[in-house]
Amino acid sequence: MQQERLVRLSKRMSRVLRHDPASAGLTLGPQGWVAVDDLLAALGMSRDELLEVVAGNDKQRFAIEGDRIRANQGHSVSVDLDLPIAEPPAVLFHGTVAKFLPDILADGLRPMSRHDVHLSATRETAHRVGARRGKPVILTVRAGEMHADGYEFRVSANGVWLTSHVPAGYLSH
Ligand code: HQG
Repeated sequence: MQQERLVRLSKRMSRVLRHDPASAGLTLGPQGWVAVDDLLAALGMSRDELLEVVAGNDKQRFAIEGDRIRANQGHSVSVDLDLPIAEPPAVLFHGTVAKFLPDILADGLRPMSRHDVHLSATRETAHRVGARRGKPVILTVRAGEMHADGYEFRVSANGVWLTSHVPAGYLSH
């Protein structure tokens, strides 16, 4: 498949499976799944194209299980991914940009329009996340300390760490 079509289909799938299933006439199940056949029909793509998008996706954004598919993370619609609680590494990273720092250092990291705060296991990944918005600023999150203090973490199938709020006291700039 042409790279251009691949990227276009991937973006459309992200939109439908994370944010706006109604735009394709679909409804997500409570844990974010839709039938593969319904998605193919709604987006006018073939099964081979879908498999290519899923397998070739740079961030492994989608998971297929049996005859259903969902986004691994990043939702703004209400879903319960039902991921198990996991023990995080001692530190995790968050990539952002300078203009958000005053608010972040006052309120901590908030999920904003998404379900959870997204944290990266490596500084490099956080750098890429921040760079989507400009010159990246990397925050270090003392996740081990948060875990010891009773905060819950989950990790998505594609390795993104999720938590509901990181108070500013656990952040270093
Ligand atoms: C910032 C992409 C003000 C936060 C990426 C971020 C990631 C605050 C923005 C995934 C704040 C939210 C998620 C506060 C946080 N006040 N701003 N208290 N707390 N922010 O896109 O983490 O390509 O919802 O720093 O690669 O940037 O879509 O989150 O800048 O993995 O798969 O508010 O999305 O993945 O932005 O990115 P986002 P994010 P995909």
